[in-house]
Amino acid sequence: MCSEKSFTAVTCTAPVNIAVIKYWGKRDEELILPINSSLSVTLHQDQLKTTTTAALSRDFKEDRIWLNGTEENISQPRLQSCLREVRRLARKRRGGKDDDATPRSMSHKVHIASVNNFPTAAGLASSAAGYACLVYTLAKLYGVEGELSEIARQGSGSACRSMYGGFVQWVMGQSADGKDSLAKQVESEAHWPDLRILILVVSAERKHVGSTAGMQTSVETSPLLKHRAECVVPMRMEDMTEAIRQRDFERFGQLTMKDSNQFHATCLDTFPPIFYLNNISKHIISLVHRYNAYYGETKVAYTFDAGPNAVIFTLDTVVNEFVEVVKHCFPPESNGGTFLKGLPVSPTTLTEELRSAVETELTPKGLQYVIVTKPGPGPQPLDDLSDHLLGPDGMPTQTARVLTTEALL
Ligand code: 2P0
Repeated sequence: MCSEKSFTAVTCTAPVNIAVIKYWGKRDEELILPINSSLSVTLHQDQLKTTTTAALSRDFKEDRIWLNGTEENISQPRLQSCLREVRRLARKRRGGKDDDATPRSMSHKVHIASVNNFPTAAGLASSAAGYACLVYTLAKLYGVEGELSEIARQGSGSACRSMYGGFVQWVMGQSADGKDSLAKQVESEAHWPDLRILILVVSAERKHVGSTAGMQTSVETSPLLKHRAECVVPMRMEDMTEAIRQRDFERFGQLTMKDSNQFHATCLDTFPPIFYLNNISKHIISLVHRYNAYYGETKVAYTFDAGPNAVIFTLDTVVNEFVEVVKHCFPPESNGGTFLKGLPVSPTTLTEELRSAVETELTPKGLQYVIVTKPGPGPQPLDDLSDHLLGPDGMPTQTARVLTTEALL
């Protein structure tokens, strides 16, 4: 924490998460209460993260926020919900006592700056990392502890799962006020050390139908979504939790693929239908099935969110070969910069037999790049003052102004 005269700043980071049992549909739009529970894997922040600085000063005239260097409207209801709820907890903690002269006075306005080290619109769940980081950082700034996933949820549903590392459930809860709709860690990031995650970035374009609007139409029109929420997900949550606890990749991978497919089936069952997968996504799906069929077991598993990018789960012993298979089927641009980002991958030679087993058609430049990562920890404070994204004048620093896509490596 930096405390200089009346200026107090805190900087924290938070991770992206990828759901293996998908959240799709709300029963309460304002409180963001889901129609089913969901389960995700938190990705390592060495590859993907949001960094947020929040600062208080007697000199600030109003609450302000900058995302990737651009000032945004802080009166958006979801931002306001998070700010209001953290401040409410802070007031409760202080028992109504507040001194205008203290650096962390409730009467001071807040400035917030947040950056992602990955393209915001690439469909990589930036809202989850973003709101998790906002809530965690504000809580640290105001000295609030305890259950924060309930507040992050009110920023973006999936954000509540980014409040923990490893494997995380968002328990849907029953109550109308959302007090029991919380994230809970199933296992920590250390639980399954050889699990690996590959993000196959198909398109960095903005998605056509946003999740919030898409799931609202699905709730209104899809009978399949209702069936899924009531009859399929409850059993799958138990099954998936057990597969993770036992580190059973066969079961984990099968369930992950089936749940992704059912989520996209509910999108097709929505009227008018929503298409998130494109031809490259479908090519990846068939490649995964051909690869698994070649070995007669589930070696890799795909999942897709509200966009065409694939997220592949596998084990570290498989990564080198599967990446080679991906490079073979989607030959990268020869001069297109780094195709592989993140954890190291060693080149291998594919056998002729495997090549012909997985190959249907080759799609040059079908993928932009691949990020190799693994499960990682939850939000963390940064102690180094040089990490602050706001200067002592309360304005974004150079780091906060530069969109740090290049920092991905
Ligand atoms: C998930 N997705 O479980 C699912 C799978 C996309 C597909 O959570 O309206 O951005 O902010 O609660 O969290 C994306 O939805 O939607 C999402 P809001 P959110 O990860």
